[in-house]
Amino acid sequence: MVHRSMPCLPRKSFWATISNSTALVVRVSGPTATVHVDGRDVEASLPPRILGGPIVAGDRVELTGDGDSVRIREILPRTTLLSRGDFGARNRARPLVANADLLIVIAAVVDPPFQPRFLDRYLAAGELGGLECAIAFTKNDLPHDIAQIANAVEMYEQIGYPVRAGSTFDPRFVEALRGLIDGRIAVLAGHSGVGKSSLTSSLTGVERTVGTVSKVGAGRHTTTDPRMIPLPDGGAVVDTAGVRTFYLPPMEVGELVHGFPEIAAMATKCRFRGCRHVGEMGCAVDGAVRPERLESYRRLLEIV
Ligand SMILES: Nc1nc2c(ncn2[C@@H]2O[C@H](COP(=O)(O)OP(=O)(O)O)[C@@H](O)[C@H]2O)c(=O)[nH]1
Ligand SMILES: [Mg+2]
Ligand SMILES: [Zn+2]
Repeated sequence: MVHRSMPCLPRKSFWATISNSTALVVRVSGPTATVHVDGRDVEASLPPRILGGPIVAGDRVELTGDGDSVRIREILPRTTLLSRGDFGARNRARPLVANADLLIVIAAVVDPPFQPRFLDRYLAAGELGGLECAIAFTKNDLPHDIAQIANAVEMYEQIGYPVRAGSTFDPRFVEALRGLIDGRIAVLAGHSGVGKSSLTSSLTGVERTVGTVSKVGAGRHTTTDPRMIPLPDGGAVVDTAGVRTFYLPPMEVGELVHGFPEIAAMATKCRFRGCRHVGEMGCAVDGAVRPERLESYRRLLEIV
């Protein structure tokens, strides 16, 4: 169950004090987290180790302590969890955002160039984390390969993903995304420079640092923390940092197919035991899904 009205909680102030209250984690930064509780934001310290941790934006937590020193005591069960593989240590999962309803993968039609393999990785991460997924193409005001994007839009819509395309500076596009989010908690993810922060600002009215295409060693501390920002009419968006290489969290080889719903659907019809569904003769998946998607799946199979 997801609290749709978060983070505009509470409807009524039913927490007399901060002690032993449930709070929503808005952002985690170093040893503290900003938590939303009783209608305001409070800094709470993180315990060095916590069951189910690390704590991430979107987590619902139990607090302990008084107004001066609030500490997170417990993480409440999560409904969804968007994770990626850790840099350098791909055998570790790095949770990014908890309890979000929707992942909107943002891809620019150009600048940075559209990379379908990369988009598919994000979609797979969303699917595996239990989030609904959608796609938003930005920068269609710039000259680009219209046929390539039209082909991608058609393909992803056929799979069942809602797709929107437009310019971040076009209010109709922003409203289309607002309609897609529909009062829920949405994560915006994708390559650096595609327009996540610009969109977050337009959607929420909260200014985000725009144009910080990550440079080595520069500005990595504040801008890389996912932050949940409430939408004026309910729901929230979480602006995540673009990463140069997005790895999936570690998983069993057999799990990966669930990151590709249309491949998973055909795979259930495959009669070969232990089939990898990557072009084996007679495999039910072969020829039944788009080759581009099978290619993304096949490449990921090699590295999970
Ligand atoms: N032409 C054009 N530029 C955009 C669009 N969306 C974002 N930008 C620009 O792209 C750059 C990166 O945007 P930003 O929001 O920081 O991307 P982020 O790294 O994904 O957060 C900025 O210079 C934005 O002004 C768009 O739809 N069209
Ligand atoms: Mg940004
Ligand atoms: Zn098969």
